[in-house]
Amino acid sequence: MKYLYIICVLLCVYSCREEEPTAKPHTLKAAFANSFIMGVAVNKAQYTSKEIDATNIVLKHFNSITAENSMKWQYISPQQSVFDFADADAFVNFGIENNLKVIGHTLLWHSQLPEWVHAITDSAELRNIMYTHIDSVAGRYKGTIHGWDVVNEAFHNDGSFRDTVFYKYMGQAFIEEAFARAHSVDSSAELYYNDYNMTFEGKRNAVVDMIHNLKNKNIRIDAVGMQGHWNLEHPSLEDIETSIIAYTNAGVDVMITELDISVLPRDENPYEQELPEHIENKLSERYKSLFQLFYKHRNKISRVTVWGVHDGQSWLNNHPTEGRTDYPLLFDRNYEAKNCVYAILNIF
Ligand code: 9MR
Repeated sequence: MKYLYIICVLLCVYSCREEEPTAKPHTLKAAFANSFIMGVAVNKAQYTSKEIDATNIVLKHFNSITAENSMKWQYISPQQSVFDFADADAFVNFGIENNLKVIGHTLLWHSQLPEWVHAITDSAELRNIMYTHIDSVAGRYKGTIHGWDVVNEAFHNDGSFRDTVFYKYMGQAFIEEAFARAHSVDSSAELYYNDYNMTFEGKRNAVVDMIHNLKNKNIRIDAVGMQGHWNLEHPSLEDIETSIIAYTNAGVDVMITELDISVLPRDENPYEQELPEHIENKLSERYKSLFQLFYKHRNKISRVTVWGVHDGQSWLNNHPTEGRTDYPLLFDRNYEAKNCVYAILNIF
């Protein structure tokens, strides 16, 4: 009888433990495992493990990677008919070896486009070159890429088409032609449109129209990437939410891509030595409220990707002027998790 009693007590203790809420997550990818993919942009030193502290952050906190630069046309095909896939191959292999979802960035973009493409003025020739590029790049990584940023930044903030070489000589159909081609090359890859200022009404309406147009023509588009190059105040949470809902209503998933929060006034560089505590607190609050919003809309958001592993790597240190000291990311220049990481993890 006494033993039976002890067994009952032990069983009760065990089953009560089972019902306890799961432990607080310690990594970003664990925190959002049931919500969305947690991604990060990586550079060559990171995916080749030369900057090992940064590589370790990637492996610990993220389950997806985007190449910050290594897959851009300028690097893959600097001259016509010349291809250099060495870096892109290393990036993709790093992703495969570490079981990370690999995002291809980007097939068509007016920036970091080699000179020889800019020089083409004939529409048929341009289409040919665009197809060759998509076939070569998406074809090479067929079956290994989770999703492609097929077209990047095709619209101005007011919704008008950006005057790129593609738009100029192929008209707006270049977008549907690029998406259709990418799908015909790798039918297993998700396909995305990616842009900044996606909360601006003009651009939002244009992107929604573009989604409808693709869908009406039965051309695959899975999601739009809202690049999160934001700051401490702008855009407002309301504007971000309105846009998430608008894109979802058009029939695609939303991804927050390229997330970084600049803490600097546009033309100043006030925090060269260190970030004052009250600004760091503002940054943590901003990250926390953004991730609360993303979590609220987790059924609409398929991925959140930060644009770099640590502050020292950020493009914002050289934008809009060179040699600034910005603090936009989640890990500091010493590879330590910033307060923002704990603020995000504390949501749970
Ligand atoms: O972070 C990238 C930086 O290293 C490059 O110098 C720059 C060149 O334009 O591109 C940066 O990444 C951009 C991304 O590919 C597309 N959206 C805007 C990003 C910031 O400029």
